[in-house]
Amino acid sequence: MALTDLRKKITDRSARIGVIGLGYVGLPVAALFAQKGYDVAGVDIKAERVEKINRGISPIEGNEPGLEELLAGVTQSGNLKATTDYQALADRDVVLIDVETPVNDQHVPEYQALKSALKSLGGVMKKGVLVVVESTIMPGTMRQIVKPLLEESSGMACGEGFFLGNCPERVMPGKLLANLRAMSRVVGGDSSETSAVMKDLYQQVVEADVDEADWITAELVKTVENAYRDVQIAFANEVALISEALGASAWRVRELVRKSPGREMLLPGAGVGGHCIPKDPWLLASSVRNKNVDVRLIPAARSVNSDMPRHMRDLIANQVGDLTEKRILLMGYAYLENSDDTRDSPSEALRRLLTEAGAEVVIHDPFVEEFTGDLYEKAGGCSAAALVTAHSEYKSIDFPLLARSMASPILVDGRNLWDKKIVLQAGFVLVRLGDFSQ
Ligand code: SAJ
Repeated sequence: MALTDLRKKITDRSARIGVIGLGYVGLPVAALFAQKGYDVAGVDIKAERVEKINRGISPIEGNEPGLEELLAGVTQSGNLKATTDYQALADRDVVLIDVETPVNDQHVPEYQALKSALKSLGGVMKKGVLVVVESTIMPGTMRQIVKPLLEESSGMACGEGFFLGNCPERVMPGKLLANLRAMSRVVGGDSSETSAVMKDLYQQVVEADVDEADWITAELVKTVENAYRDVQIAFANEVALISEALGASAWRVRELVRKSPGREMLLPGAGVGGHCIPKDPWLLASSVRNKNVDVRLIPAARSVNSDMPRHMRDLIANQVGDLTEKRILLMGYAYLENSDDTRDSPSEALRRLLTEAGAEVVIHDPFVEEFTGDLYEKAGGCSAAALVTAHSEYKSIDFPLLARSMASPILVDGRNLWDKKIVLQAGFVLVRLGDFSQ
């Protein structure tokens, strides 16, 4: 089917859509297209996830406004059906790929999930299909890996037998649906005609700009925007370390620096976690690993940020002395406040460092099933407690009760969450990351 036919089916919403990977990205996007009236087939390798979705229940934990209701509606109407069987994609006009793209210890993506999805899709997809990779990929991946793999597995030529695009996702846990609607998207096609059809497709669900580009530009936009954020956070963290050494408060410095135009300094913190920021800078840096580009800033920023849990360990050790057999409470295990998402959690890195130093680590997190429970009970016998994730619940701690519960009243605030006066009045020694002002 030529692109013109496909364009018509997209705009009259008779196009049949497939989505591979029903996680944080794939599930909301499948539900949104289904809500617009498209027939959507979602494919995922996890049978229990498929089963839950077909019952109209979201397998995504945490608070995702509107997702449960939306999912219930589109599964009830039959517009969205989930399955583990790739055969369901055989009659699709459009297939979106939303599988994970982790990097290995050498910070290079291996693409197991992506390659498997492309092989399985190629084996069933029909002539004229538009395939769009939404997963975040290393710049160059569309040309070097996706196109040849899909041509080989389908036996068809890109641009003739099928059309191929990259439209990087821009989701954020806790705002999945809102972001899908409100954030602009870049659509990179194998040709400008394909980019134009992709624009028609995404304009059905995106209320913001849909900007046309080529593959390499689309791949760069996503990895650059997250590397940019990582570098900004690293800068704030380095200012925190400098401020501590000089007996100043990086938080006060930041507040005043931000008064100067164009200085939107970000926040120091106990660490940088999540599925995007720790990974995407490496996807960008590794895109030129075989070219003579001396990429120094991006890896340096990664090193500063991934060392923040070690700094938190040092702040704790400076107060409690030898960590051997000391009981330490970590408040917050999710990588982001008021979320249950624990991927690449700085708390896990800190737990490991404290355990290696001989400490007994107790973890509390109101959002993470494994670590819920009574905070004050968990604080029992602890020589110190460290705030790693700024969950709102931790703003209203009963500090006198917490002090009475602990073996020694030492608090390390890794997110500048607590009011110094209130904490000191409760008899605590308070160490605030980035703030050694008197
Ligand atoms: N963090 C800091 N200091 C800051 C900001 C964040 O230490 O000033 C830490 C957070 O505690 C967390 C990590 O960095 O551990 C990542 O936080 P994030 O706010 O960047 O949240 P993410 O990981 O959900 O990032 C997503 C990204 N969105 C996409 O990839 C589509 C990112 O591009 C967005 O900028 C970010 O959400 C956002 O703005 O909320």
